[in-house]
Amino acid sequence: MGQAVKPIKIVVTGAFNTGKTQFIHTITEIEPVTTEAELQQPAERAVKARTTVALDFGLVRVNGTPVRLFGTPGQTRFDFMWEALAPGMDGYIVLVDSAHTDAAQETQPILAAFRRLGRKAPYLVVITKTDQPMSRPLDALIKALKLPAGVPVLTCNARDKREVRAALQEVVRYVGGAA
Ligand SMILES: Nc1nc2c(ncn2[C@@H]2O[C@H](COP(=O)(O)OP(=O)(O)OP(=O)(O)O)[C@@H](O)[C@H]2O)c(=O)[nH]1
Ligand SMILES: [Mg+2]
Repeated sequence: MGQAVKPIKIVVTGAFNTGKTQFIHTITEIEPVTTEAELQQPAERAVKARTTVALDFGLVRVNGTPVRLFGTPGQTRFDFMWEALAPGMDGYIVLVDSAHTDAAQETQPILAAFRRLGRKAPYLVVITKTDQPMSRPLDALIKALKLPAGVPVLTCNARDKREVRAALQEVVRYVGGAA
């Protein structure tokens, strides 16, 4: 009789509007947990109507490994949730919006916070919205992120189930869940 495979916990983080909620909703096999509230600031409302205020949760099996996905809020005013969600994670992914001009700059505080919270937890960068016409050249974006050598960088349309699954296969392989 085969032994049950231990679930792994992956935190999905990234700046505002990078596709964290979308990524989890696209792939989860259970009804996702979502905590979104109406945005109030006109500048934010011009981007979209709602934002994550606490967490997203989804569950998916990747090559036999159950993967628990915890999405964070992107806005720094909810950064207390980053601390609440990080403990016990096996790894994390940092989503970066390729269609946003200030993507690298807005990602830096998240990278810094999670390197501290995650201690030595492995992480990958997932560049989203590469399907959008506004998507920017990836070389310049990746350079501006100033990542340490060896951090894997993937691209993904977070609305596309096949692409999200492919990204998660890389994530699971990298954090060792499928080893
Ligand atoms: N075309 C395209 N749209 C995307 C992609 N990723 C996210 N979106 C869209 O971008 C919008 C914002 O996505 P969300 O999932 O709400 O972003 P978020 O990171 O959860 O945002 P916050 O919780 O507010 O930080 C939604 O309309 C998504 O469908 C992508 O890769 N391609
Ligand atoms: Mg969200």
